[in-house]
Amino acid sequence: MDNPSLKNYPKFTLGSTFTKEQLDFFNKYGFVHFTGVFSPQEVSELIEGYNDASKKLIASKDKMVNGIPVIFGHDENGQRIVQRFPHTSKYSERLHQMVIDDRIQRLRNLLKYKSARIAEDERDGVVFNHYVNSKHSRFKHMGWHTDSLREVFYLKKVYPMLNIGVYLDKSSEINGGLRVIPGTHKQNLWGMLFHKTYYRSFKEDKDEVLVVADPGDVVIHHGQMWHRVGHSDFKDEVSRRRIMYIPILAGPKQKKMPNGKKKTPIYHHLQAFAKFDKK
Ligand SMILES: O=C(O)CCC(=O)C(=O)O
Ligand SMILES: [Fe+2]
Repeated sequence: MDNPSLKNYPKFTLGSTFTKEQLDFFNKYGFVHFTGVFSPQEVSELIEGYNDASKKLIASKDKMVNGIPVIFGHDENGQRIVQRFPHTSKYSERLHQMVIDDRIQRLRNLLKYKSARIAEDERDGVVFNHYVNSKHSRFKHMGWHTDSLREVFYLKKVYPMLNIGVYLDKSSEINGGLRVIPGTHKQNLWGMLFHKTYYRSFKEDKDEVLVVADPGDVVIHHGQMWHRVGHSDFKDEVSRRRIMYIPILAGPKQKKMPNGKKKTPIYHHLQAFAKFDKK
């Protein structure tokens, strides 16, 4: 790795304002890790919120939420589960409460725009990812990508966006783990488009950094940064990885799509080609 010092990158405590050290780290590398933002009790409640939301969505038979495709699969017990669940907080009051909690709301200040907001109703809303390496799982890892590509697809001005990751399981190479390439949030448009093949390349990068996190940790990454999620070498329960993402957006508000009525964003057809379930 070109950045050996980042292997054990610093982790911070979230206060009412950001310290200079936290801001400098985030601006330089494009991500920042806060430990213990949510208590074990809160983490259990959030998982409960997702379980309730999943029951509602499965009962509704909807395959999309606000035009965004949902990934369903089966866990190690053969139970039907929602593996990529957009707009989850629309199905759970507990998850909605988390989004409006000041610990999440104050993170918008990382984006230096007046219009910066926690965008619960825009893009994919609050996305709940549930990876598990079981026989009938359809979501086991995620190839290299940036989260800002879709703005380019719409030929819109690319306002920077951030993604807040709320960890619900321990996360490391054991269950896949998030890998980021520090500093790539500063690349130009060419780099954002062509540095790697979107969703189709999975290979380790010499500059990647593994995010090792505990339940209740919050890791924010810049939307223009390259990242991927590894494939667990283990099976079933050990491979389980649950994490929520909440976008911070700036610029004009993106229109909400009525459930299933509007066309799926073109960008999601690209994701549909992603080999989430193979290795
Ligand atoms: O699961 C993760 O930590 C990352 C997921 C991700 O990159 C995405 O949903 O865009
Ligand atoms: Fe992503």
